[in-house]
Amino acid sequence: MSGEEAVAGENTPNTRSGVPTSDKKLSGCCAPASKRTEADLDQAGQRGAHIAPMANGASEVASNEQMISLPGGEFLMGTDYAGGFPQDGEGPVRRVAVSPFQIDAFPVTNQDFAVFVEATGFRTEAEVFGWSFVFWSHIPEERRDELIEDTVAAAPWWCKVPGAFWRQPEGPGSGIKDRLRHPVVHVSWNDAQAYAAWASKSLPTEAQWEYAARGGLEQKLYPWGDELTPGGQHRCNVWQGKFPVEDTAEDGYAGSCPVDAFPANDFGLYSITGNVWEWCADWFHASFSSDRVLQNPAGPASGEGKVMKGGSFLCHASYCNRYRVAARTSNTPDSSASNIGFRCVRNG
Ligand SMILES: [Ca+2]
Ligand SMILES: [Ca+2]
Repeated sequence: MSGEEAVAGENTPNTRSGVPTSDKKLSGCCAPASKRTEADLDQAGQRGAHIAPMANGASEVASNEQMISLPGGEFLMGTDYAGGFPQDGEGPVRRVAVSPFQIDAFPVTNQDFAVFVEATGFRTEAEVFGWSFVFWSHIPEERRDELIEDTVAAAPWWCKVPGAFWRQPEGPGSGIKDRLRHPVVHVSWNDAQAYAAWASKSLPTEAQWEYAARGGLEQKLYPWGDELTPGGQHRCNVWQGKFPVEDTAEDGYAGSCPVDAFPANDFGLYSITGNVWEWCADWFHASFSSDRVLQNPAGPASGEGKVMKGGSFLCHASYCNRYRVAARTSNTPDSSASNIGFRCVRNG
């Protein structure tokens, strides 16, 4: 698989059953879709049904209580950047208005998620289904035969690992003790939704996410400007080296990093681009009109995949530069992988 193919958007990862994903534009490094069975889904539908919102709102949510109040208003959403992925629906640039809202300064961390699980007994879909996708190089070489059940045909760096879930990110034998301030991963959109409801919050719409990510700057590629490494300084956790074989980790991290490892944007949001993808509330679609101001757009009424924003530690300039604020991809709501997390908002 050459990087050129992926940039052209022709790299379609397949699910473990060989069925193409619903989103043919999804680049193989973004995150593969999990093919869950109907029996799995029935079971998953019942899980967590008893969970009520916290009695005291979100005031007890450990470190994730740090929210930023944003005034809202109009901004230019999307991009017509020539180096982007038009087939993802990054453009056209359109004028969008969002109402005032609050957003988490950080993605939900392992520590935050542990508080939720402790309080509710919630089981994630990766636990219910018994597996999740892990990026190959994060699995110890001597244990690959033992841990990897399958790989994604068109994106063989994605490994199906039984027993991988948020507290065991690389499967049995791994842990999060030294990653409590890293974003929680292996959480599906459905899991993220359950956490948000418990915390009396919501998942952000894509418009809220992008408005917040831009930090008041207009039409810049990144949350801090147009240069990926201004003054030679890394500002986010992405991939350096040759994808997918060698991550030189010049930015300090191969894999996820603490949510506050890099500076915040001008609104005070951390870990926006790079690190892990973040689920949004919207169903994904790829066509927008730009002929009027869109008020609080929330995506189509239905769809097959949910929007993800921000890119991850696997994004690389030569392969999948989706660590830009306007970049977007999607995945099915029950999919989970080692590079997908989320943050929440509060409306009104
Ligand atoms: Ca990195
Ligand atoms: Ca991110």
